[in-house]
Amino acid sequence: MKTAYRTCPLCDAVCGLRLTLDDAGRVTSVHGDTDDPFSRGYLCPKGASLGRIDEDPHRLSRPMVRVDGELREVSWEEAFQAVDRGLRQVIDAHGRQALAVYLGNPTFHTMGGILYRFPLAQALGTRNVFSASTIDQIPKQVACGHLFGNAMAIPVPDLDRTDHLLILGANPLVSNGSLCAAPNFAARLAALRKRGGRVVVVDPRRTRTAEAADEHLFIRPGTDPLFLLGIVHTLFAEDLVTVRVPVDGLDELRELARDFAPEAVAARCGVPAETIVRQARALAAAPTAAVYARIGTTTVEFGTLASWLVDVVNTLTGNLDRPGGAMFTRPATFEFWATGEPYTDGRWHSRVRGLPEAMGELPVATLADEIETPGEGQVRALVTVAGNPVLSAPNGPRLDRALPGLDFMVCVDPYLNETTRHADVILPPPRMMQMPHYDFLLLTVTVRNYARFSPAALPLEPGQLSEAEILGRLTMIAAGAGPDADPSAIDEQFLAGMIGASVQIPGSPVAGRDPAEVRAEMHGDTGPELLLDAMLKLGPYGLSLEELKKRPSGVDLGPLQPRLPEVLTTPSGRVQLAPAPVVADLARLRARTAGPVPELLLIGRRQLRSNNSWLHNIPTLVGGSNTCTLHVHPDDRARLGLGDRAVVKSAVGELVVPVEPTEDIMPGVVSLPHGWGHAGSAQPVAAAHAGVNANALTDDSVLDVLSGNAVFNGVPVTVSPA
Ligand SMILES: Nc1nc2c(c(=O)[nH]1)N[C@H]1C(S)=C(S)[C@@H](COP(=O)(O)OP(=O)(O)OC[C@H]3O[C@@H](n4cnc5c(=O)[nH]c(N)nc54)[C@H](O)[C@@H]3O)O[C@H]1N2
Ligand SMILES: Nc1nc2c(c(=O)[nH]1)N[C@H]1C(S)=C(S)[C@@H](COP(=O)(O)OP(=O)(O)OC[C@H]3O[C@@H](n4cnc5c(=O)[nH]c(N)nc54)[C@H](O)[C@@H]3O)O[C@H]1N2
Ligand code: SF4
Ligand SMILES: [Mo]
Repeated sequence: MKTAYRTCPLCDAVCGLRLTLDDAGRVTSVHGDTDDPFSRGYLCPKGASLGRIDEDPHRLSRPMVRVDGELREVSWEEAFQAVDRGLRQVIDAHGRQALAVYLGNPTFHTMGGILYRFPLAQALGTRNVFSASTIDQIPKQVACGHLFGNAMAIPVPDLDRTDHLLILGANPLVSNGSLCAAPNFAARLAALRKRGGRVVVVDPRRTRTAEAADEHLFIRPGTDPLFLLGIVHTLFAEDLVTVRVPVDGLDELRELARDFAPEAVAARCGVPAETIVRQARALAAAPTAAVYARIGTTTVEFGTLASWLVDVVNTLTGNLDRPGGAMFTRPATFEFWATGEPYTDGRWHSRVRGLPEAMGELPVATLADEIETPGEGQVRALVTVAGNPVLSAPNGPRLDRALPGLDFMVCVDPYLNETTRHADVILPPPRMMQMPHYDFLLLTVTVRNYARFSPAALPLEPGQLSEAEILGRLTMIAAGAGPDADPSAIDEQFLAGMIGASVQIPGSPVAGRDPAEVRAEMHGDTGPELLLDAMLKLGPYGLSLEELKKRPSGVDLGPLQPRLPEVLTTPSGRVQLAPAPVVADLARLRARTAGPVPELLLIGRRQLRSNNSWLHNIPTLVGGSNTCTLHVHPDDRARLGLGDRAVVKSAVGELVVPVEPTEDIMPGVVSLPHGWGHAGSAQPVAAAHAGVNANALTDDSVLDVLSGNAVFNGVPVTVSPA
């Protein structure tokens, strides 16, 4: 028996776990780590199933290569040779713009994924870089890019100290929080209310989070920017604005909000005007307050506007960057933006639809266009890492039809699933327990400053490759160095860049020192550990890998501290409250608002024992409430004459789904969870609980224009009896 301390890598909550493993390397128990200063023993049903997930017998353990149309197990050498051949043929015949890469959600959760995202995309040398960002949070990053000059400066609610929390389009009691790492969100909300604070939830569904709040407001999907403009209008009209940070654009903002009086937006939002006014007054009157918003405000047609307005309200109520308000985490690792230029986007455009780049990526909603449309630069080879876009991207079935048209496709993924079944080569990473873990990204959005490193709990088997090695080899192949090249050169380049920048940053722990001498002080057994050690040593707390290894339950680095103007990288050094490109998008909002209200709007929902598309093969995580049903209000059900099953139609597709009537959804709104649609899957448990692909209904032609994000919430549909 062996005890292992691990950060759970499954969601944004970064819970500390204590596992026991037997001699055969099987996980015999999973407990929350009560010594973890951040998660204090909390874990959710998914974390409790981490062993089952890790040991799923249907995970792939050997690489696969397609031979005569069939995927067959091969050696790693053969697999990398096949990748080298496949990519080289496309590059030689069509150039590098014929390559594309999709980096899926778990690349944010693995050390290899985070560290090799950039090098891999760079080595491929294509502008066709796609990721889960454009079906998730990129509107928030674009908004922060414009507001703060820094798309990595994402304010998080100071959950443990705030007196008033307004939550829009997030259901942290089910999702466990997102872009706001806070293990045991429920307990933190309960503590907030116990100390006399208030929680208000704005959501077209009465969610678990809404039930745990003081007040819940139904809102018509997609109208959060109007609701927030109504709040901004009220703050100005009633002279409630208190700005405590340096800003530009205050007068322009006042003018912009003039037309959006609560009375003018109420009908469209489905929220009474007096309620909007009351929310504005409550935010202004609370000793401290924070507005927090997620998926329901980003995967919508005006996601960047909504995300911008969230932090506009935080700023206008004096709550940006102060304790109890919306604050910036100070992570333990080196922050790359510290060397960067002010945020810009639109530096290039997609070939077919001319969509602007944001954060170096193009919208995944246009990936199928790029594969299907002939001409120079047509995508003919695709690399996917930890992604299942057939189920997770808008109009997934179109992608499912487009992928077989590729000349070559390679996937780094532990499962044969709806996307990887189209691959010519599949490169499976080892078990989670065999990899070290540090949550680089999520530890930059924690509600307390905190760090925790988990060493691998089990060794790699002889000949097995870590995820970092797989991605490193793939990167070397993409760079043209061939299937046998040693990827440690990538780590050295990474290190050199980071150290070279750090020695020039005044105030850095290595300011003014000789880079070679600094390099000699960085240590780690694997590439990711070496890079982590460097990022910790170059970070603000002077931590090291060695230090974190000595404290396996994690290190509390204290409550959040004000970070302005440090995190601002705007040319003026001030917060830009009315950035021109964002303000210009209000015209699109006005035009949409002038149009008719669709009779029925589709939204999504997350389920406690699910995680996007990939946990449905675990017996303990499927069944019960975790099934793919359409939530419909009983009034709509009666009006539409629905029985047990219904046909849902959108502009792009049609599905037949089981109907689940519930008073917890706003009339005029229906909800279907995503990640399902496993009919015929090679994963037998998932296939037996197949459900349908919600993204058969979401329209890849409609986007949040500023960020390129897909629209999953507020999709016009019709519903009729099946
Ligand atoms: N309709 C609708 N669609 C949505 C959403 C929605 O709310 N509604 N949400 C969107 C959001 S927020 C997101 S983030 C995306 C997610 O969509 P994707 O980025 O496609 O990610 P997942 O569906 O989570 O699939 C993860 C894949 O990674 C693999 N995987 C798991 N662990 C590892 C690992 O350690 N290494 C590697 N290499 N692979 C691994 C799994 O087998 C699976 O194939 O879905 C989006 N799609
Ligand atoms: N259990 C579980 N946890 C997860 C995941 C999972 O699949 N399952 N996925 C992980 C991922 S990748 C992410 S990005 C996070 C997401 O974390 P959250 O954003 O907290 O997740 P959701 O449950 O999708 O919450 C979105 C809420 O927005 C509401 N909504 C829909 N449309 C609108 C709208 O127009 N306006 C408003 N105000 N609300 C709206 C929905 O009803 C829903 O309650 O969760 C992560 N955690
Ligand atoms: S809340 Fe998230 S991080 Fe915590 S145990 Fe559950 S899945 Fe893991
Ligand atoms: Mo996500």
